[in-house]
Formats: sequence, structure tokens, C-alpha cells
Amino acid sequence: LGLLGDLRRALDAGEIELHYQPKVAFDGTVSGLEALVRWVHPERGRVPPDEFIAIAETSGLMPRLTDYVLETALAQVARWRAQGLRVPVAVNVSPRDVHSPGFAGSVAARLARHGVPAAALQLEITEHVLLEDPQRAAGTLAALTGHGVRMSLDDFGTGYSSLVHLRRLPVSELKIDRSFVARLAVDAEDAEIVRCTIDLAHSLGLLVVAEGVEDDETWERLRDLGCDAVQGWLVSAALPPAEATAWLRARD
Ligand code: G
Ligand code: G
Ligand code: NA
Ligand code: MN
Repeated sequence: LGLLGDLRRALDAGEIELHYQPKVAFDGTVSGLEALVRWVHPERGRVPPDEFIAIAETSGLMPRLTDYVLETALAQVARWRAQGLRVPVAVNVSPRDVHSPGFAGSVAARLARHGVPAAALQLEITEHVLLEDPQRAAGTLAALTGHGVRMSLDDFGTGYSSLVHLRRLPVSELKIDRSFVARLAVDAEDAEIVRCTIDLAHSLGLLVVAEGVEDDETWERLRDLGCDAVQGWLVSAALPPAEATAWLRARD
């Protein structure tokens, strides 16, 4: 409970930061940057995102955290655009966000307020959005894509009945979970799973991003399998804003 109070305070105090991890196509094009929350607690030090995201989720604080992340990420995109760096940013949203009334409208209003085109925002969701109220979730996602926001399906392969979900979700990108990518170069079964996932995604017209790419061999395998883009420490870890800006400039 202490951590929950601290999280409320941290949001007010601006103690939560966003770091940005690039997604890069095999020709070197930067397809976007994923915003990832970071919290350095004044006494506890670095609190792992998994920990405080779970707390935000169960305590009802998630909408506030997501508002904060969207606001911060869109302000950053606007600054980058003003500097000639036109790169889309991906924000993680939880099932709770997608189910909260007015979410699609609030995202559209926020984009307008920052003068950022919808195409510069991507929202990463998981299959879990369809667990509670599939009808309503589908409505919200349709409204978002109607505004021009692109949806990405995160952690693919870790949920269940993925095929049904894939067919029902208006996503344009699929991210293969790091647990399948990590041992791709040494495990024939993982390699087969990744190959099938890429083919399936392509047959549905989706772009495929592999998460957690840490070495050249994995990068080469993914390229040969026709994967579209990679994200992982091989390219870059998630970077604080100033370092992300420098990274983008160096690529430009
Ligand atoms: O970088 P990593 O340790 O940052 O992230 C751990 C987990 O936290 C991942 O599952 C990631 O999707 C999630 N996460 C990171 N940032 C956010 C965020 O802003 N909102 C939500 N809902 N999840 C996030
Ligand atoms: O659930 P989501 O896919 O949003 O979480 C991304 C998580 O993966 C973050 O915690 C991020 O820091 C982590 N991550 C990103 N790249 C790598 C990588 O190359 N290797 C490992 N082990 N983790 C990574
Ligand atoms: Na994500
Ligand atoms: Mn993921």
C-alpha cells in the first residue's frame, strides 16, 4: 500500500519518466520508438515497471498513469517534429484504458492539442483487451483506428486463442514476444513458431516486429524469415529523452 501512495505522489511530482526504445526495419529505417515508463523512487531506487504497473492496474490508478504517459509522449513527439525528427511513438495501453468510457475521444483531443497527426501515434495493446467486454473493446479500437491511430498487438503468443483475437482486433502490427525470439537462433521449435507467426501475420496484412533481439545471428534469422522490424538491445535499449534525441539525429 505504501507503494501505491508513493505512485500517486510520484505522478504529481513528475517523478515518472519515459524512456524510448527504437523499432528498426532491416533497411535501417526507424519505424518508431516505444515509450517505456521508468520510476526512480527517492528511497527505494528503481522500481521495476512490472511492479508498479500491476499496482496501478489493481488500484484504479491506471487511467492517470496512461494520461500521464500519453501527455508526456505526445509532447515529446511534438518537440521532435519541431526539430525535423518525424518519428512515430508507441504507447502501451492497458485493457482498463481501452474499456474506460471516452478513451478514443480523449486520445483524439490530446493529439489535436499537441498538433500531432494521428499517424505519429501507435498504441500497443495485448490480447487481454478482449477478455472482459470484447464488444466494447472492439468499438473503442475501431474508433481509435477511425481517427487514424495505429494499433499494435504486443506480447503476441503469450495469450490464448490468438487466432480468434487476431481476426477481431483492428491492428496493423504484431509484436512477437521476446520469449520466442530470445532462443530463435538455437532452438528449432522457437524458430518454427516465429516463422509461422510471421507468415500468419503477413497473410493477414500485418507488419511484424520481433521483440528482444540481442545478437546478430537472431537479427539475420529474422531478416531471412521476412520479419519487418526488430526491437531490442542489439539496436538500442530504451533511452532517456536526450539520448533518444541524439540517437535519432545520428541516424538522420
Ligand atoms: O522496459 P520494461 O521493463 O520497461 O517494461 C516492463 C513492462 O511494463 C512491459 O510489459 C511493458 O509493456 C510495460 N510498460 C512499460 N511502460 C508502460 C506504460 O507506459 N503503460 C503500460 N500500461 N505498460 C507499460
Ligand atoms: O511487454 P513489453 O513488450 O512492452 O515489454 C518490453 C520489455 O522488454 C521491457 O521491459 C524492455 O525493457 C524489455 N526489453 C527490450 N529489449 C530487450 C532485449 O533485447 N532483451 C531483453 N531481455 N529485454 C528487452
Ligand atoms: Na509494449
Ligand atoms: Mn511485448
